[in-house]
This record gives sequence, structure tokens and C-alpha cells, in this order.
Amino acid sequence: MFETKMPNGFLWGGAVAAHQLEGAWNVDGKGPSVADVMTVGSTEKDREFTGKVLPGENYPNHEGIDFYHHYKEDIKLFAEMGFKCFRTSIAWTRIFPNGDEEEPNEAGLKFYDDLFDECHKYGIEPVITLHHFEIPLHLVNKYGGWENRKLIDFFTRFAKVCFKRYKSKVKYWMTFNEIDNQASFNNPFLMCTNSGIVFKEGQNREAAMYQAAHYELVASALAVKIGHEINPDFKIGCMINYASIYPATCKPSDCLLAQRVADRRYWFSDVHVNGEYPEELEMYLKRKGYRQDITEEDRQVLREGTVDYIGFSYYASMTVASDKVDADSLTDLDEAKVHNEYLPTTAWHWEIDPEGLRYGLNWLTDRYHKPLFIVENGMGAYDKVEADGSIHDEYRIDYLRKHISEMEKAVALDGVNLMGYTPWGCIDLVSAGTGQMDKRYGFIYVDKNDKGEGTLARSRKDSFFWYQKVIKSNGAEL
Ligand code: BGP
Repeated sequence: MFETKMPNGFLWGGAVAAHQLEGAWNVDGKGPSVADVMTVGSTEKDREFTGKVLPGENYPNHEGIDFYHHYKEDIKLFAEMGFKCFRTSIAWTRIFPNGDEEEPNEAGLKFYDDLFDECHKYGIEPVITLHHFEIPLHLVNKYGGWENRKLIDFFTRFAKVCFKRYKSKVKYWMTFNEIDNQASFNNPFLMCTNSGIVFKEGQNREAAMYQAAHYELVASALAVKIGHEINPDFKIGCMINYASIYPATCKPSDCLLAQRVADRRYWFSDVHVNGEYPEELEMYLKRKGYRQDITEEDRQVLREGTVDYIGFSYYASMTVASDKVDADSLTDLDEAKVHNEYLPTTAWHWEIDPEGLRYGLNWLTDRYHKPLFIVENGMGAYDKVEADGSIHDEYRIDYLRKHISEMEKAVALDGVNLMGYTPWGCIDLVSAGTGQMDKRYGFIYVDKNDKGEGTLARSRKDSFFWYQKVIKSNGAEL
């Protein structure tokens, strides 16, 4: 019916983030980040930010899967699967341990030099996120995180050091991971990891979120400008957590609400891509009486630092109903959510919707007319290790197969311009949301459990061999 092969040069690979797998949290001069002071919790809402490292507490990000010392072995396994690219992040606290120093930490810079060299040895292109839930703890405790304008300077200094140092080793960059998570401003975990904001009693959370997000967007635009000056061949993208948004029924009020939820969630990418605030949001901020610190100079920077592509994660869609909240009184998007009865869910209640991915690829293309990059997709699951050591993760293969198939339709039938596909957690790692090890996404199993026990030995799941075939056939064989 259609060509299932992806275009030549398509970037098949996998994705991780530094704080979820590197470990070595205080090695070679690294400072602590917010991720280092998060305890394990069964849901995002109860992962707790302690503000400092308490003796005896279980901090799952400290050890991760010790990628810091195993990266050669792990990259070799990625190469065996045929990866063309590998998405990870640079931990800000390896380069600037406190975040506000003048000079970077050479040992941290050297680690990423070695990591990128190792990737290139196998023809694997690094795809790098600069800000992935890893804000230096010091910037949170001393400055209040992204509520403070000073962070723009600290972040752009970090970005500039990375761009210069890895000028010839990294071509694909992203500034802020899932910047739009902050639309859920009542979720303390998401606010803390995304903006380093720890709410004070009585604080207007929504106003604080819009201010912090503004500074992040200005910092991102400045980074894009600086990056392009350093190397005009850089491709620098934004990164959003994308969910296709459906009205619960065809009732006009549900449809209007779905449109409003999308506007309120994707204004972040509107600013990244168009270089200006959308009308509806400007009106909303005025209506709420939020006196934001947004200068004319900031607006100029936003116009000058628009992104080259849109990176996004896709795990699930979102369905909204106007009997819970209407379009005009909407503030917290989570309040509009309802369960979609047509969709099965994962063990963590995330709705599985492969067609939503095709819908989203089209929606983003219509809205932005820019190249897209699926930089996260996947399903968290409990895996069972058989007596002979094998792992039959048919459910993971099924999830990915269906999503890749919809992705192929979007490219071959709908004309979507897609750069690549990097499923999340290509090797088992610490869950960002819960801190668990047993919420697994990998093609590669890591012997470590929620209690932190295990040898850290790596082994190949059935999905490893399946994905190897997918890449080898450039998507023809699913
Ligand atoms: C995204 C994050 C990742 C990752 C993924 C899966 O929101 O960018 O860092 O962790 O979600 O989420 P979780 O680890 O909570 O299952």
C-alpha cells in the first residue's frame, strides 16, 4: 500500500538522559543537581525533593546504571543494534558543578569528549540535550531556580562552553527537555525538575511558572543564536512533551476545550518556532493580571533565536471533557483530563495510542512546517528474566512496532518531514517520574532492581534483536 522504508539517512537510534544512567554523581568534580536529591516515589507527585543529600536516603540517580564507567560496553551494544544516532544529555553539573562558576570543570568536559569519540568510532551521531531535569542544586538553593533572571546568563555560559568544545563532534542539539511539562504547574515534581522551582506557601504557582518559562525561552533563543555563530551547520531544536489532544465527544464545548488545552500547552513551542508569544496567551496573561518581566530586548532575542527543528517525546494522547472545566476558566490542564475508553494502558496507567503519533506528526507539521524528530517514545514495563537469562518482551515489541508503523504512514502517505526516531531508555535506566529501576524501557536489560540490588550486568532482550532488524531494513521489516 505504501513504501515502508524510511528515507536514506534517517536517524534510527535510542535516547537517555545523563542523570538517569550515568551515576558517578560526585565523581571527577561533578556537583549535585536537582535529580540527585529526589527520593523514590510511586508516582510523579510523590517523588520528593529534599534540597540536600541526607545520609542513608535512597537516591536512585546517584548510581544510575553506572554508565559513566560502562559507556564503552554500552555504546558497543548500541552499535550492534545498528544505531545511527544516540541521544543523551550533558549534565550541567559535570561542566559547572554549582552552575554559577566562571570557569568550567575540565574533567567533566573530557568525559563527554571521550563519550562522543566512542560514538563516532561506530558511526553513531550524538544528539545532545543541554537541559534535561539536571539543574545544579546550588542554583535552586541560592537563586530559586528559573524564577531568577540570572539563570539566563548561567545557562548561556554553559551552552557556549559546550558548543565550542564539541563544535566538530556534535551536530544535533536540543536546548530544554520537555519544556511544556510546566503547563502542569500544580505538580511539584515537574516544576522542580523542569525549572528548579520549589513552591513557597501561598505562592501563585501559575504566575511563577509563566515567569520561569519566559526566562527559559529567552535562554534557549540566546543559546540557538550563539550556537549558530559558533557553527552554522549546527541543527538546534526545541523539545516538547507532545500528546495529541482529543475532545471527549463531538460536543462543540469539548472541541473548543481541546483547542484551548493545545494552545495552553504548545505555546512554548510556538515561541521557540515563531519567535513570538501567541495572541491568545498574551490576552490570557493580561486577563489574569500577571505582570511578567518580559522586556522589549527579550522579545527581540526570541525573534532572533528560533529553532531549526522540533524534537518531541510521544508516550500517550490526552482526552479532555468540558463537563469538568470549560475553555475560558481553564488554568490547570490536568483538571480537564479524562480517561479515553478506546485506549489500553500500561502498568503505570499511561494510555497507549499509536495512531495518536500519526495524528501528532501531522498536527505538528500543520502548525509549524518544520522538520520533526521523535526523540522519545516507548513503554515502561516490568520484565521477567527467564532461568536461562533470556527476556521475552513481546509487549514492548508490539508497542514499538505499532508506533513505528504509524510513523511510517505519516512519512510515506502524509509527507511529514521526519529526521529520526530514538525510543526512550534504549538501555534500562532510572525512571524520571518515579525513581524506579523496575519501570523498564530498554532493549538492553540491566541487572539492578528497585532496591538497588544487582550486578549491573547488561543483557540483550528479545526486543534487541527485533530493533536490530528494523534498523537494518530501514524500517521495512517490523
Ligand atoms: C520523559 C522524560 C524522560 C523519561 C520519560 C519516561 O518525560 O523526558 O526523562 O524519563 O519521560 O518517563 P518515566 O521515566 O517517568 O517513565
